[in-house]
Amino acid sequence: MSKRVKVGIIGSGPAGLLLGQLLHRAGIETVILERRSQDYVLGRIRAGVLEQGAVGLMDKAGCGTRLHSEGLVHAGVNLAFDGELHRIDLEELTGGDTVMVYGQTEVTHDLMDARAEVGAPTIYEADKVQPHDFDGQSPYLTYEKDGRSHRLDCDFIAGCDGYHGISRQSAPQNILKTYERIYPFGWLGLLADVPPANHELVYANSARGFALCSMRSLERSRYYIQCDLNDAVEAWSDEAFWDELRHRLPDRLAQCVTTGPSIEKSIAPLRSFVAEPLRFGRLFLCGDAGHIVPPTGAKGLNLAASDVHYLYEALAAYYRDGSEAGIDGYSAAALARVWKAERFSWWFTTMMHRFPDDGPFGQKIQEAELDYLVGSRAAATSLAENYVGLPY
Ligand code: RFL
Ligand code: PHB
Repeated sequence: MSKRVKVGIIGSGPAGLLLGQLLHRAGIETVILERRSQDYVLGRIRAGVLEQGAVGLMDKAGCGTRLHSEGLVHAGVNLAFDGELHRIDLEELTGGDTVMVYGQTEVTHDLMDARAEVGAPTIYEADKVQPHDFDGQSPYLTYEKDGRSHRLDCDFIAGCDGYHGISRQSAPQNILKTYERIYPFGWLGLLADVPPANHELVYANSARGFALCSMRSLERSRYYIQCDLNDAVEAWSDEAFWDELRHRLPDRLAQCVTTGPSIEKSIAPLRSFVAEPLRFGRLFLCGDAGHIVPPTGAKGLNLAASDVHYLYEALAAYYRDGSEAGIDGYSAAALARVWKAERFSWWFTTMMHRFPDDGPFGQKIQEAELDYLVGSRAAATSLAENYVGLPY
């Protein structure tokens, strides 16, 4: 079966869904092809912190109502080290900017609901999705669904299919250049229906390794601890997790941790990765398909949103007045912001974790850097303006 659409989108993560919704509102028809089922996509527990730019895009997509009523506005973030908690006043240091705590699961939910409401098609459990002929004027996608082969002709293909997707793999390998750093540890995350230990997020540097206190709501907490890459999640009982978490927090905060049974527990590896360029003819890479950051700065989902901003503006201008300037400039514009977030995430990760090969010198440098950060308004401002998100 063959069909035609303006923009074919691969992947129904936040990047694909947000792009699809913005394009729909501009009258540009899309089809999303997603490898997994809808329930599987909704079941993934990931990000929790949105920059104002991402919130603005959700509003522009007409999907901001629940976010504004249920999301938690955070005006500060905390660093814990040497037994103490130090608050970074994001709002004061940036002249009024804050972040929004609202789960990626909820973002995905709101975008899927909006897409269903306007009747825009998403083909779930689409197998063997493959982009073709994107170096010419008439690209198309092929896929299989329920054992039948399909073809989707389009003007453009948006590769929003995450780090393991087919889009980047399909790019001409003689043009594609990649940059990568893999970190020698992972994050063990636990989600539980217990009130958060602190009303704002806490990033903790301790001799036993990094820990993060985050939340999804005032009744649901999300915690992470740095773990060994070889650890098996089954080997971590809830009790062992809570015990280790409390050991890594200042005493006063550890006493405020409410424990309870985990709803979800998983290990994520940490990686920095950038692919260049993000455009190959009429194929664009967008979100995790083009870059990965370690989660320490909460930048992954927010970078997916900023890519969507640039790509949406480029495609809208093309269909509005035939201008190709935005399309030609997409890769450079998106990458300039990506690299700054890569730098910030790498720096924050390096400052907060135990590195097996660093030894006492590395630890002393971390302590000096943290001390400088909380003692210097200039240093704290640099962290704050990156944490709330650099301008688009
Ligand atoms: P996604 O969400 O991976 O979605 C890609 C979609 O494409 C589908 N797909 C395919 N479909 C068709 N054919 C194929 N061949 C396909 N291959 C893949 C997949 O099934 C999927 O549905 O990418 P997207 O949309 O670019 O979104 C990126 C974000 O998901 C990611 O950056 C964040 O989750 C990263 N991240 C965080 N980001 C933040 O901004 N703030 C945070 O607080 C934050 N915390 C996190 C995080 C990621 C984590 N993990 C698990 C890596 C915390 C963790 C633990
Ligand atoms: C989360 O709540 O999942 C979260 C928050 C902040 C991060 C990473 C993850 O830096």
